[in-house]
Amino acid sequence: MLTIYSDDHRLHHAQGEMVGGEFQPCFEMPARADHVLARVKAQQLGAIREPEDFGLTPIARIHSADYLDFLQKAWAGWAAQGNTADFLPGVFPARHLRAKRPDDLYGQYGFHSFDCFAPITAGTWQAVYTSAQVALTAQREVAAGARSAFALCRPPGHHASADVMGGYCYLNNVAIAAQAFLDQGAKRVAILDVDYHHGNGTQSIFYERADVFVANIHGSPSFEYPHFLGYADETGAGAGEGYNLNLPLAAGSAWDVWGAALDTACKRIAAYDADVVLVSLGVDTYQNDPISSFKLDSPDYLRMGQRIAALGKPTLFVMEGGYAVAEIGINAVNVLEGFQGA
Ligand code: OKS
Ligand code: ZN
Repeated sequence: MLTIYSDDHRLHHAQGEMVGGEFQPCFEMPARADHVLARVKAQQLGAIREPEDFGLTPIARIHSADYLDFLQKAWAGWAAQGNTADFLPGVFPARHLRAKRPDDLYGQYGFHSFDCFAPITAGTWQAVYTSAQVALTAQREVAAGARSAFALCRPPGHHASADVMGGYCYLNNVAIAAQAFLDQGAKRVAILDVDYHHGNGTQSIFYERADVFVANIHGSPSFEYPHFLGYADETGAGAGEGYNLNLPLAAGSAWDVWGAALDTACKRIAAYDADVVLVSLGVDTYQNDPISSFKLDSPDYLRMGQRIAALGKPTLFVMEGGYAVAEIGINAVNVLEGFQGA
């Protein structure tokens, strides 16, 4: 299986995030991608290639012009005000306020964010732009006939919606790749999000569409981030009614429960008869993940890959979360090896 990777991810290395009331080092750090790349090499998964540059056009198929403009200009504007530390938002158009986009940079940041977990640094735009190109390059490989490909994206993307960032995510890499398949002639695309956290951005982008079926397996929002989306009664709307599947699970869920949910999701994807499957591959379901509660063990990721392979569809894997840094490579590549061996 071909892996697409770029060192540009290193350009995004934020100072910290709030954890337990204290500003702590970011869980979403460059070493995550390094460990995955090292494991791809150690296991000789296949060739590793740099991304091509497809420009902004395929990104603008998913994200709004205002949002992309803000992302590109935010750091320069922030630095021009004399700031040197990371840029973070603090005020959001929540209920009872007016969601009118302000003229000033700080207001725009709150307008385009749903939390304080997507800091903007000097290199953030280049890193997120390249991360999307990594997904698009791997997409081309599958569109050209490969059985599978691995987009080693960092930063991740599944919390980002058309014009709102959050949860370490800026550009929705898997959504951008899904739209690229459709734009190149695919009729039905399925996204399977196995990250521990509900992919609220991906859900919202395709919620009213029937050409992308979205399935999510995750810690229930009744207790887990992102807290405000991901319940089982969110099944799609309008033309998209019936094309969104949420399988929220209880804290502490292990493979017995998780694997059954995967089976449910895969049966729905098979019934949808997708032309291609995209997997939002987060491995923060791991038992030792520092911010998650599930209890998957490393061999479970081999089973995950085997079950996905049983769908018999061309499959694009797109890296999302996972913060047990030492094991993230083993677990992510186990999914890919399980898929290849099946
Ligand atoms: C709040 C942490 C905010 C971001 C967590 C989610 C990141 C992730 N304590 N998404 O898939 O892994
Ligand atoms: Zn996650």
